[in-house]
Amino acid sequence: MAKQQQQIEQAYARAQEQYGALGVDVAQALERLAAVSISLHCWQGDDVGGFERVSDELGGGLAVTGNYPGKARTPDELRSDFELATSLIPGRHRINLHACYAEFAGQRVDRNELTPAHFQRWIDWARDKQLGIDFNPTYFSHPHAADGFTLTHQDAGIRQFWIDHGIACRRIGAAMGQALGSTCVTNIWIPDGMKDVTVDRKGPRERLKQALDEIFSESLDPAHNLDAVEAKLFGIGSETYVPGSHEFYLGYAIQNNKLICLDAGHFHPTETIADKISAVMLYVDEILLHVSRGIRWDSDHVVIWNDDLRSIAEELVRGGFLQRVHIGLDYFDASINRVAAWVIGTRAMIKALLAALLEPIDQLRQLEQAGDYTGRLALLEEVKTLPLGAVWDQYCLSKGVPVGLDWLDQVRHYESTVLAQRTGSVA
Ligand code: RNT
Ligand code: ZN
Repeated sequence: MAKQQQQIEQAYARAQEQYGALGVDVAQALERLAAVSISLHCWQGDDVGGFERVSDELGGGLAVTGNYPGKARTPDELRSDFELATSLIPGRHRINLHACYAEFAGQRVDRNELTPAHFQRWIDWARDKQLGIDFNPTYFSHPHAADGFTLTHQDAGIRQFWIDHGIACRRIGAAMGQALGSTCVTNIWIPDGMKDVTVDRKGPRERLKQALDEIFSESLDPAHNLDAVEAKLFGIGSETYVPGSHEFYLGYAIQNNKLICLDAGHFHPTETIADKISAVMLYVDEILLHVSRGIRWDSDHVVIWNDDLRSIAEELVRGGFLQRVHIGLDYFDASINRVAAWVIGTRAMIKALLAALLEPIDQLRQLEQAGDYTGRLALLEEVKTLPLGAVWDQYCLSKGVPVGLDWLDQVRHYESTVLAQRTGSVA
């Protein structure tokens, strides 16, 4: 251990020199990195199941594939898994909950009647673990969403049910934010849309606008709750038309001072969100990201350190946006160990931010401003092979989390001792 530590520190010192030669202050980059919290989505832990069990179908066009054993079956199991994941990730982060993760203690209510009390155990746990919470109303996996429409439903009664759910969830978000002294971002995504040729594209959008206006009519302290709206291009079963499109929500967010949520999987397959950031940031105060990885479609694969992720992180850092951006993860893979999926994706996100913070940005800017695009490209290529890994190892060491692949041993141990016991269902 002492030997390993010494080696890491030596490699780090050498890395500092190399980055320093390009004018990069590595220690300062690590300080800035430590200030960034990632919102880890609870739903990776149980395949977007939740604990209500009011619907056998996930619905909403969402699909989780794989049947890796050991999925969390109860809130306590999910919390336990989440605790292990966060103990293997450097820095202080947040948990992103969905309304369907409510706990009823025997007194079940429907989604339009949820209150902060149904999340008290989550709040107490989060306080104990020093985690902030973010929140989402759940507009899927429910009989009233079974036909694929919620806030745009033609039936006024069903629409009202979902409006009331939105109102309830904002209050819950505010209660979470207040209780934890950490602003909760409550994000609205609805699955509504049409499979095939759609005649009336206007009506559902008018209804959605009206429904959102009602949901947001109560003013809440922005220190406790911030509202975000998440667009989508298409879903399974809503291939042709989605009323909550990017244009729809961007307009809504700008006009109503809401956060726009950019999900990396919600655009055309070759369209990335990195370039959107500096554009939308001119018009909205803050944004929410759902960092995800689509493969051929919005498949929500585990986030990895690829070019798309790097570009997102670079844009956040280069634009000076870190204070105005809430970084959330959104993927669900049931084909690998679910705790590992959290760890891999979150560590990748943090690593991408680190790489971005270590860019010799002053030099790059100078080259660009001078029109020296040859030098810009050459330096960008050079930077790619600088010893990022040595800085990353040092960061993990300094935050008291496993270095390198050591975290995997802990996940494997947990798998054989805890996850392997999870057979069958629990009452
Ligand atoms: C669906 C959206 C949404 C969900 C979560 C579970 O396409 O990305 O954010 O993934 O709310
Ligand atoms: Zn999303």
